[in-house]
Amino acid sequence: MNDTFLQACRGEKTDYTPVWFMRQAGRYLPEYQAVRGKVSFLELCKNPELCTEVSIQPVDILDVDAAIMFSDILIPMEAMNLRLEFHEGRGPVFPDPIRDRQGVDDLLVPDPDEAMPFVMETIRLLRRELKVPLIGFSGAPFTLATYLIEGGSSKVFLETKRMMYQAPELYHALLAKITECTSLYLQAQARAGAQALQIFDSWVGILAPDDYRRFALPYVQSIISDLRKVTDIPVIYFANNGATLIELTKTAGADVLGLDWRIDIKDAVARVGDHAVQGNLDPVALFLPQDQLEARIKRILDNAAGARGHIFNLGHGILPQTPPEQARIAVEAVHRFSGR
Ligand code: 1CP
Repeated sequence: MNDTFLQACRGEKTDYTPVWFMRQAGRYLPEYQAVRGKVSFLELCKNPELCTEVSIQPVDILDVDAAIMFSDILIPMEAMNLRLEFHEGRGPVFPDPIRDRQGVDDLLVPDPDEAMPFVMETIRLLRRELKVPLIGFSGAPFTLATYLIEGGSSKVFLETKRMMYQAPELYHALLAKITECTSLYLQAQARAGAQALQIFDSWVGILAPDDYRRFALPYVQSIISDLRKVTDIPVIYFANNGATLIELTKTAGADVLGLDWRIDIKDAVARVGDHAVQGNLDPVALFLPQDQLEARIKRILDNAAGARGHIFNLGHGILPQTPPEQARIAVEAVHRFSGR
């Protein structure tokens, strides 16, 4: 068993810098496309054997130091009694967005083992196969709420902010329900065998610090403090576009702070104190010629040298257009430069 990733999460000294990539199981891999060509995205998410297969693909192909279970952050939202569709080329759609009290009241807080047995089964199957640690995950309540309120992806988040500013009681009622669901969901993943948990706060960078402190952070804190009562596995909190929020995100209670590429990792390390950090190569750097790609990797490794644990990653998900060979070159360079 290669435990380097877990050691880095706990801030222990490691023989080399472990690396994995957000969205490493996905569309840039022809092997993923081959599986996905046979089933819809939601069918894939609900098939433990296929989820296991596509989660293992990047471990074998890229030689990364951790696997992430294949699923989506929106799967538990469907289990809360919401209609969820994935439209080709457009992403997730909730045809009945939540805008009023009735919408919030109609949401269920499901038993995750009963409502999402396929996720727990995927975790159990993966643990039997993998020789690297398995990461489970969820969305953070704020990020999940944006999809529910907007009805899908968004750029300006008008409806979300409108509810937050003009109907704060409704907003908080919705967030409380999503938080309860997410909390139970992550605990169930830990029981099933996940060895670390990542909370994705993909859209939180649209919030001013004071709004983040009031409308997003308390819910992440609550999930992590609930987790601490039942498990000691590491928790990674990825607040995308969160450079202006670091002093706040470090109070979330996570072991590891995920960093996007917009912040210099040296600056982040100076500001996060005794947290381990994860990141933060610009995903577009994977399109560079090898020497330039390696120079950027080296710079991140050097600048993170003072951290209490560094897990190399991209600053956000790997892009579907990425040549897999480039991702493999990057993993090899991280390992070579850090002494494996
Ligand atoms: O057509 C397809 O095959 C679907 C593409 C796809 C994939 C491969 C979607 C739809 N989701 C996923 C898998 C996925 N999503 C994983 C597991 C794979 C891995 O990481 O290796 C994970 C962890 C996610 C998480 C996720 N889903 C996030 C958070 C991470 C991030 O990138 O910020 C978000 C925001 C989603 C929503 C979502 N699901 C799918 C898409 C295209 C999106 C993004 C839509 C948007 O931009 O709003």
